Amino acid sequence: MATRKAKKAKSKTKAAKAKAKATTKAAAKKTAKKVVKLKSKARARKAVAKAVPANGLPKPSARPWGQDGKALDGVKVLDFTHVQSGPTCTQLLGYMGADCIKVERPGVGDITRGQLRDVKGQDSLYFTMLNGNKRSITIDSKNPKGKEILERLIKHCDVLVENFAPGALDRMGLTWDYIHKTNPRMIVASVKGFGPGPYEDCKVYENVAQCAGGTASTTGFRDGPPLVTGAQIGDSGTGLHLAFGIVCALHQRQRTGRGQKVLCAMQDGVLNLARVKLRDQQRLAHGPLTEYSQYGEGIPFGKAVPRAGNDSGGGQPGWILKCKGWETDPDAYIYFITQAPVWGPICDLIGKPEWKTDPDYATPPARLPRLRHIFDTIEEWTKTMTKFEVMEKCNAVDIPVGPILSMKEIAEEPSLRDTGTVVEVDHPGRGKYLTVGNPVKMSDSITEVKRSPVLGEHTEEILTKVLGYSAKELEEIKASGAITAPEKPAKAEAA
Ligand code: CAO
Repeated sequence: MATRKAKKAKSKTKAAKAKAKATTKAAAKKTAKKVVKLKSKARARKAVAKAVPANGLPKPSARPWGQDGKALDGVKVLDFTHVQSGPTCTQLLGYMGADCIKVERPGVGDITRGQLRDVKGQDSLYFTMLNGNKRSITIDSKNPKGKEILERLIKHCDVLVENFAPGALDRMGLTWDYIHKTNPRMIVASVKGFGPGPYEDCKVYENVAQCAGGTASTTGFRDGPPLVTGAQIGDSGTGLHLAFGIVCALHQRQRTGRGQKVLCAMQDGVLNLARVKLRDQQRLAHGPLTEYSQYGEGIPFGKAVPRAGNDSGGGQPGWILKCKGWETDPDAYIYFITQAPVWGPICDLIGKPEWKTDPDYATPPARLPRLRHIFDTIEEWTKTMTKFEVMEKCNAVDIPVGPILSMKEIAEEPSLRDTGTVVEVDHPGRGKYLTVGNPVKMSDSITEVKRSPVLGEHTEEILTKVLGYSAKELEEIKASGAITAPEKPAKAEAA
């Protein structure tokens, strides 16, 4: 019995051994296959890398998308901006990964910290929404020790961004010659109201730029005064242009090794955004602007591009139409475009199928003199539904329409939260607030939106860790008054 048992045990062990061997073999085979697979993948990558000329660039990264840093990692920005235009630019650079060191006047800071305050004693939304992803250092640029710190910052950074009034940077002693001599690689980027010319010395705010850049004269209704738009195309628009200029200058510096001046005038930025109106100005020399509703109404054109109400700026006529609830909801409207290729579906939807063949309506030129009547008829249909119902019906048949979204609706829209376009940030002083994240989405540079810094939050960190000042030197700097508020601080709260 014992022998039988022993035999059975022996054969069991044998079988187990054989099974184990087979498993190890199979596993080894599997690993080998994996190695072969990996090797062939690597080979394939190498082959692709070889096939495409490298142009001096490194091998394509093998890290997963979005996990190989950010687009502007390593770029150091001396951020001397205030109010809106400059801060928009540096916030975008910060979103892209640049280290933005915002220099502010001790005890005062960027004037917007105290403007349009909603929470007593806390940084305003005006400031917090334009200064995320930055560090704040306070320096009195007119104090001798402050000047010395600024010199170290100029040597340390790649880009200086400023939007002071004309001449203010020079008055601080930070002339282009001085900066270029101190750090020939530094890019000096400025926003000014006007470029060189009769107005170059003028201070400029948003609406001045909208007026001088040509948009106010072309915005509004024909029988009303010029209008400015709520979009800050003079400030934020110019900041965006400046960010583009800076990135181009950084790219050029790779080749030339030297920095350069980058200037964006707000008037130029606005005009760039309003170029379709300069297009129309030139078209006027060849006859009336037939897509303007004024043409259909038989009102002659003057010498300059008129205000066109809600006429579409492109070649497809459009207008804002009332939707259900318009009597009480100021935003119950939809923008409706009578795009020529979908004229048939429009006629069917609004219950006018006969317009598809009626010579007065069938072609775009035939419709131009009747646009008012056409939009009035479409409005009778849109008024029977909410703007979202109209949107659904029109999109189903490819008709381009856009609901007039209120800021409340935008703030609450889940899809904008999902994409990181509207972001909730937590601030130690004021609590949670909404900000606009990076409108530019990149597959390999993922934006993390960080709260704005409190005034001087990073002063000591930058002085010691970035600029290398010792503890003793830090004490001397503090005693000099270069980083601390004067005894009687200037009032931060603005009207
Ligand atoms: N330490 C010491 N002084 C400082 C300082 C610091 N850290 N930061 C700024 N200052 C001083 C400047 O040196 C300047 O002093 P001086 O006039 O004696 O040279 C002073 O603060 C005020 O600067 P400023 O003239 O730029 O500011 P302002 O409020 O008078 O004007 C604005 C504001 C926006 C009209 C003007 O800066 C401007 O025209 N900028 C260019 C266009 C622009 O960007 N406009 C958009 C603004 S957003 O709507």
